Amino acid sequence: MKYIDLRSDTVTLPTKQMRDAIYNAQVGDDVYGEDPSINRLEEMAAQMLGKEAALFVTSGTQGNQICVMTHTQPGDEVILEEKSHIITYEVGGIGRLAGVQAKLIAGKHGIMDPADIEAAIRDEDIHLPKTSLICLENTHNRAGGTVIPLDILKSTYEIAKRHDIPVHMDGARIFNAATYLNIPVKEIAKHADSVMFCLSKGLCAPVGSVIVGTSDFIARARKFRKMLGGGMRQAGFLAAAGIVALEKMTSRLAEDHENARFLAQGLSEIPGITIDMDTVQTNIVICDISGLKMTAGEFAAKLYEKGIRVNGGSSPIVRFVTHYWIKREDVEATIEAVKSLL
Ligand code: TLP
Repeated sequence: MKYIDLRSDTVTLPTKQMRDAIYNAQVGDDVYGEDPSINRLEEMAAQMLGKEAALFVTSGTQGNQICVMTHTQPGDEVILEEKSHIITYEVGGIGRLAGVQAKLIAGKHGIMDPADIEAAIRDEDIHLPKTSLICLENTHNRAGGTVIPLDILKSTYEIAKRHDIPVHMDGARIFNAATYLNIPVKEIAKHADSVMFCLSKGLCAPVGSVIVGTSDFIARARKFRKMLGGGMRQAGFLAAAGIVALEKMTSRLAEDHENARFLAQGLSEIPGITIDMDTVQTNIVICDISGLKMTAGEFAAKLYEKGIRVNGGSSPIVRFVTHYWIKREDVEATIEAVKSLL
């Protein structure tokens, strides 16, 4: 049975063009810097994001962790939004790997107020940890794919510079943010010192993410990637798909956003389901199904019987994610299937 898979955009399979590119890829040993496909992907990524250099990494998680390790020293403190991916879904990595502690700030729709960020920066005092990094998430996953407005990005970066603190952006879905704002992605990236973005989510590549920053930052990050076992040798087969992702897939994301909006509209009209439509900006729809008197797990199990996949759990919150392999008729079928549960 072919399922309508709305669990995540990570489930996207590579396109035919990606499979051809993988088959034909020129490869070499990347630990020696000799993989032409990886070198090309890194050059493209740096150029697109307006940074000096880039590094291909195994995953978004690895990319974020490497960036935190590169920016900080053990014992430092990192400012993060309280529902951010780094603090929620990276297995406590920043504590274990970078040895830093987190200072969490509650955001509105995942977006931290710059004044709250400034207030969280530690003073110079013998008792206090050093605030050595500010992390932003754009788009914000748990908040429903929300985009940080440019003026907030700009003032956050100004505060960071005034205090001489670097900014890392978890831009797993930064191309969705750029699509929403209708600006080149480098206009977002210029308000951060390092950015991680994923090739293997809405852009459909099978594996990999990229981090970008200054040449010095990337040289130091490269050593941490090696330490974490991310020196992948002939990984140009993966980079080849990543190149197609950057060339062909970044400009089509508006279609996923329209489908998400259509889905959210349809679901929000169903009694028992609540959606904050203000958060439906990109390809993620977060629904509160409390009114249906079932958990996300029960809801997911019922939808699964109808050929639709979403993630379950004990909470009443269900996330739907649209992507390349979800067409308008799949969205319509999903709305009808949810209606039929009532
Ligand atoms: N998010 C995944 C899960 O890990 C929750 C998903 O299905 O959405 N930053 C953000 C904002 C992400 O959403 C993700 C993945 C990552 C980083 C990590 O990327 P990977 O999965 O490549 O390690």
